[in-house]
Amino acid sequence: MPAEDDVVIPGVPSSEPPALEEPTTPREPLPPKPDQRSPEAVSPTGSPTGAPATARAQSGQYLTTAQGLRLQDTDHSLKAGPRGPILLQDHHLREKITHFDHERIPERVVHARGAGAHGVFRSYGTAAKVTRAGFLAPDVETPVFVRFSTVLGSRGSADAVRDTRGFSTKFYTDEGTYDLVGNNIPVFFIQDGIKFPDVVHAAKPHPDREIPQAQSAHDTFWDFVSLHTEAQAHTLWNMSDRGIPRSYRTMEGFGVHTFRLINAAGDTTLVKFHWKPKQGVHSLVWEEAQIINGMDPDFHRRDLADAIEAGAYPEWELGIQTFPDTEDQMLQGIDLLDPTKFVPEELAPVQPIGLMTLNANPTNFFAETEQVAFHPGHLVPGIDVTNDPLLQVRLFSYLDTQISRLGGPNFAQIPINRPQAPANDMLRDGMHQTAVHSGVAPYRPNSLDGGCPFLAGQDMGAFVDVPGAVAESIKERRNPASFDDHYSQARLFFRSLSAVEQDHVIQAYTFELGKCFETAVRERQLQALANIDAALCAAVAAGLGMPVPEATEQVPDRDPSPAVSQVGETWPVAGRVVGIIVDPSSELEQVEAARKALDGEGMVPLVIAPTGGTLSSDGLSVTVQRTFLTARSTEFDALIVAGGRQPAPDATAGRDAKAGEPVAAPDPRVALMLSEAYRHAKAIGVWGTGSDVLEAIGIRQETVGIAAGDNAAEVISEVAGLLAAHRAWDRFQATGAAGSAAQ
Ligand code: HDE
Repeated sequence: MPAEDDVVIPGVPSSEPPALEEPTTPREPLPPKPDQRSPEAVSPTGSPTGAPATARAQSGQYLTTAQGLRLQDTDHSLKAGPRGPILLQDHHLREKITHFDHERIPERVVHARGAGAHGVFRSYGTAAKVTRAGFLAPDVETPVFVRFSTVLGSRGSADAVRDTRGFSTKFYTDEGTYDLVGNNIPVFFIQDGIKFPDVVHAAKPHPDREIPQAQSAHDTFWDFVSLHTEAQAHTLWNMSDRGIPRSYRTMEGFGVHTFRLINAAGDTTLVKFHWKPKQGVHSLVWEEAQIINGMDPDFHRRDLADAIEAGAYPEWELGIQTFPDTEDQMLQGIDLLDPTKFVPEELAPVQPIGLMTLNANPTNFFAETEQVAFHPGHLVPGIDVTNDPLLQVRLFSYLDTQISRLGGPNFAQIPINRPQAPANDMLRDGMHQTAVHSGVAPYRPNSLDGGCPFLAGQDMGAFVDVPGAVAESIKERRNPASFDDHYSQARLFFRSLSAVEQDHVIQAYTFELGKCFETAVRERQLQALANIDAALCAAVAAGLGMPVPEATEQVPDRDPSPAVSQVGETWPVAGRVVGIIVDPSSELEQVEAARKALDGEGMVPLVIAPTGGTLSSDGLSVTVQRTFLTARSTEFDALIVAGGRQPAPDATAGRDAKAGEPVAAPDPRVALMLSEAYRHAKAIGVWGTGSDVLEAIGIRQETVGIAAGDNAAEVISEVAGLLAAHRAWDRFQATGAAGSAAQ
């Protein structure tokens, strides 16, 4: 047996290897793959059915109609003779085509593109003193379904675009479903939900030509955020590395709004929710993101599914920042009801309250990831909302949008949305009703159904709205004065970044504004930057070739928050993808040792060779996963050079344009891969003749982030150490915005 069989390479399409010939012996449908799970098989009203979760999938050995009628032919329409017209009578044809015609449903207005996973949340119990939510009691385990998303793009858009990411979690608790519908950025563009259509219309493609897709680098976006300056703080986070995450697994999540927790005694605490990834918070660099969007638009969803399939289960700790529930709802000058503000961790530490592990992929994308319906109003006893005017509008919107997206009011009965707690509502009928309600009296009070259902008191687990005083006021359309500060937190965030991260912000603004057609829009945004940070503004203006404006506002300086920087710590390396470049002259023993060592650390080794197939020598054989034609540096977190000197047979521009002009050595695709990895500050490992390849393309072995050694074991251990810091950050001189970088 080839040694590499022990190493899991994710991406297998089916639970069984296919036969070469078309199978003809009838059999039951194949089971799902081991990494997949389906929604729990509860009834439409939340009762356990005892059926396996796969009970909802197709069954039986033979092709049938939707009514279960077995079919003999699905390749030919029923015609009046072989050359005649098709008959209206063909019920199978009509059913098949009618269903196909209606396969698509409206995509989400925002967050249309996403990826989901099943998992479990285990509560530490540390929140029990501030909330009576049952799922936050000690050691309670709750099934979850999570959906990550981009905001702007259509369902078929690319993953690695510059954008905010959604991070929605559905907790199937015993007290009803709780949804935490957050983002990977702790602040939002607008303070009042009535502005949501405006910001989304501005950020979506221009309505006349429907371009550009899935990005903010265009006039309407910058027109809006430069006029509606409360959007500046969120925009700055988007221009930072947070706007291009390396992976869904390496994103923080934030509930954004302030929520209210209620404990058993009825005491209330204000909180902000945080998801902290155990894998660390990591991002792409811009050039990498751009290449990925062409090479692999599914980069993030593939990464999530592959990691779960390979057993590198992503984990996040849920944490809360707690604030006293005072009348003014302020914390050290920060208005807790203003969703354009975050509370630096240095002012209120994030206290861990539980661990979420994503351990199974969905069985069917449409049924689960597409049809899942989140709603910030899906609450449980012990968790309530606040008067944040953004959150208040969301409480209306999420329910409303499902009516058109999921075709009616019964979307809670779709398997992925079913509660895993008994549901006994008095909602009846409607499109796609799948419950078979009994009784005659869906109203209260009644005597004909024995008075059912009954109201529960708080002692029986009812949700009780927190009684709260509403200050005497007049009815008006106006914000509190504390909402007027639009710049101090943008400045705080920028000045908390390291020099290299500030460079990325400068580059992002210069790129995005450089893509705007109108000078007035660029000029107006530079004006906003002048109020945020003079050096940032000057650097962007220099890139745009425009004059540097003076600040127009006195903006208070706040203490920086080093916690927002992504640079300077080390993290686990499990789930990282490492490419091993080989050719027929490579020492397979060392290649095999490298694969084992990487696999042992939970990383995914992919062998990249001149052609596909298998490399063999001395009784060892190694399967090739990528060729010089199919591989690109962006797929890998690090590269190992164990060959590649010999150009592959297709190393000519005619076969692969990126091969460029024919060269003697090394293969030009290998040179391209290494030079990209080098300028993206990725770790590169070499041994043996690999060093000649590096030398041939002018990369010195002494450079930061190059692990050169005598054998695979030595090199892999050094590469793992480098990967723990995500990138070799010191490879390049970081400039930052003169004097304002945190490190
Ligand atoms: Fe959303 N948002 N949103 N949003 N949002 C939706 O609901 C909306 C906001 C967020 O994976 C929609 O079911 C309004 C903040 C995520 O299925 C829609 C306002 C935050 C997702 C909607 C906001 C979010 C959505 C579209 C301003 C971070 C994806 C489809 C008042 C805390 C959920 C849907 C998923 C989805 C409306 C603001 C996060 C139209 C009106 C702030 C992660 O209802």
